Amino acid sequence: MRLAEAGLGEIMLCDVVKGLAQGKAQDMHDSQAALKYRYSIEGSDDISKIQGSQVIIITAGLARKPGMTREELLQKNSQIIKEIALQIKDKAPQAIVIVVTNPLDLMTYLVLKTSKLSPKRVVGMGVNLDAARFTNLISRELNIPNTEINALVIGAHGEGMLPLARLTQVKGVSLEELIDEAKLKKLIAATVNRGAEVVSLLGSGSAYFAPSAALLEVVRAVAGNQKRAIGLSVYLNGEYGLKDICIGVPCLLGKNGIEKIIELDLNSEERQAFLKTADSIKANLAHLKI
Ligand code: LAC
Repeated sequence: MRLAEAGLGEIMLCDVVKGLAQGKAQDMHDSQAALKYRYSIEGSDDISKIQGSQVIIITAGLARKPGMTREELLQKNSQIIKEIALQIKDKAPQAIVIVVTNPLDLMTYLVLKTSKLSPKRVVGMGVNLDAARFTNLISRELNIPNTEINALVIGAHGEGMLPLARLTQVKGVSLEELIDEAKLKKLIAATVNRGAEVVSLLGSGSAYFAPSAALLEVVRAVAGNQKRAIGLSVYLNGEYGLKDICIGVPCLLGKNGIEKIIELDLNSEERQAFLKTADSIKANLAHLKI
């Protein structure tokens, strides 16, 4: 709905549950007249409808239940994601694929390896959502508009997420210099826990509106060939001293996918934390059946 309202092309919703995507699409289609918008949106239970898509967004799979980590979804969602990735390989190898399903970094890796697309064309949407949440929490804590905040989050979109206070800028000043350590720790913990907090408040299902907004940001970068820095889970091949892993780092994203992976100048503490997160992703990758 966000993509359609933003005028980002023709939207096809696919879901394996009969009628679900059609029903949602019909409901969204009916919104146009009252909104005085025009957009194209259709639904189907036939995944072959992805044929010819320029951008494919994968949200399929189970969401977390209260108390669950994103990583606990690994086995349940792997099979679903693999089947979809094979369909992409077959029917839409030209697409740019944005993975949203959790555990995000692992599912991004699985889509990349199964679809055999170029690593430039498969990204995971996670740390830009975490950065949006971090921004929002900073904005509320300091009573500063979110437009004045440039928050940076890297690492896993999971328990090992790393909101980087030193490299987060508030009106051009490092966040680290603006608030005391105790408050900073709280802000970081709240950011890491934000998704779980929503899951626990809802009781069933996971966050929805902020993820869709963060996704819109990613699709806009592709559609507008923006090539501005945005945090994404991408395949590293030597960057940050890491190989054969998908993990969240800032990238320049445009119409052909990843133009550049930005290597931040991390201090030794940040680097250590980043490598620790990478280790835990690698340990989970070992459980993936590719
Ligand atoms: C979240 C899910 C989308 O962070 O991973 O809310």
